[in-house]
Amino acid sequence: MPCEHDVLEKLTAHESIPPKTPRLNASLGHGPLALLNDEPAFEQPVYITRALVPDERVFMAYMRSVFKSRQFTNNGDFVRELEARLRTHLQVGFCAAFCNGTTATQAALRSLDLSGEVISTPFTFPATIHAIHWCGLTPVFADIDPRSYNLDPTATRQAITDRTAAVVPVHCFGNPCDVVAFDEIAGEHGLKIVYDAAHAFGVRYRDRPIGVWGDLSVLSFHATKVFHTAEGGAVVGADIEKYARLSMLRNFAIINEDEVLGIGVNGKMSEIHAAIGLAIFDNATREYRLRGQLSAHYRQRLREIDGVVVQRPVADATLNHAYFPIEIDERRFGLSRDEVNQALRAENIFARKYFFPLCSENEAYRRHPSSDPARLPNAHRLASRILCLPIYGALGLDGINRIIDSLEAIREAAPRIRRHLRNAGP
Ligand code: T4K
Repeated sequence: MPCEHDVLEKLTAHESIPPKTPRLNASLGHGPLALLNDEPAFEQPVYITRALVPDERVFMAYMRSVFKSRQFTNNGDFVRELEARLRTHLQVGFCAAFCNGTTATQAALRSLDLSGEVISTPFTFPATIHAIHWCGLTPVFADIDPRSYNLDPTATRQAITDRTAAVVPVHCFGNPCDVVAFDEIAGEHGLKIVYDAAHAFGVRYRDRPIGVWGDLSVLSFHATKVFHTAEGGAVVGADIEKYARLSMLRNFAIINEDEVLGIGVNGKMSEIHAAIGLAIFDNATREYRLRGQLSAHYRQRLREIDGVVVQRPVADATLNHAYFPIEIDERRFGLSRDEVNQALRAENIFARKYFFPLCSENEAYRRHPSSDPARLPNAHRLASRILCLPIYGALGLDGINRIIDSLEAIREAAPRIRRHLRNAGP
């Protein structure tokens, strides 16, 4: 069995990109910069992630079986097999597969028969807040903890009213929330806790799987996730009793040929999507180990770049390294986050401003009193500084080094870049 390091080395060699062209700017005291007329660091665009692809033969074997049985959807064998494998892998009491994470969140909230207000974070993908709203609930924003980037339990307590029904914290970038504090809040105020665990596949906290905390947790299996089914998601939890209701809700609330119990949705995962998940299942575990090594390398080298702030991982957690967020401290770096992003793009490095703009700034929610920026200072500060750098196994150490070299060169040439961008105009 090759160790992960060997695999990483192989990937690095396999994916290696030709050496860079002349360093025109070297004599000016900084590395080559595409924005200042050097060749870009990468010939081809490097995106924040690159979806895992299943082995074609393995996937086609699944497809042949689907074609033979003609069972394409409606709780077929592969969906059930995937649910069983996920239940074991994630060490949860149950796993209900869905067509995507957003519909899964809606079904999770619906299954708890809630009404009134739901406290959540403004620093998340719009899906989290939209799902709350689509369930006829009122999203209420509370500020984040500036270290974990997750919903702050103290701010959550302050946002509780007699209309509060639930809290939806997000394990942002796979970093576990303060689940113990949220357990206490739920107990003290009789609230439900539904975790948005879209980024937290395989994460563990305090030696327990992330999916057993709270009432329910929702995963996303979108193609951009470490484990994916192209489009897909799941509701997981410790209590197997909850599976039947979720399973009914995702199938129009049909119980049998004669009964429909309540208002359901079409949230089913198809056999084709389940087959993608089954075919890449083992690659996913390897992928987050590889990312762990790349993440450690990023962390070690980025420490040396003044003005780049690397998030400290939550203690006592096993992470999946789904994202690699950094903060740009404009005063120390000499450039704003947006200027750094622009300079990286010139190098063909497509970092992402997840999550800018904040959900509380969305036209649909900005007039709510809880969206007042004065109440969300940590979220606003982070949204103006955040940049998620590319991370995926196939980038290899060479790819990561090139990204860091580019950031270093950008930092060294900050005044020139700023002048260049300002002269170029909007
Ligand atoms: N809660 C949270 C906290 C979430 O982050 C999300 C989704 C959800 C809930 C909802 O889960 P789902 O309903 O989506 O299951 C992407 C994803 O569409 C979205 O799922 C994800 N979060 C969000 C953070 O990222 P975009 O619009 O930023 O992705 P896009 O298309 O720009 O892709 C990013 C990069 O990924 C591409 O540049 C290349 C690579 N990629 C992308 C796709 C679509 C691939 O390699 N293959 C692909 O098929 O939203």
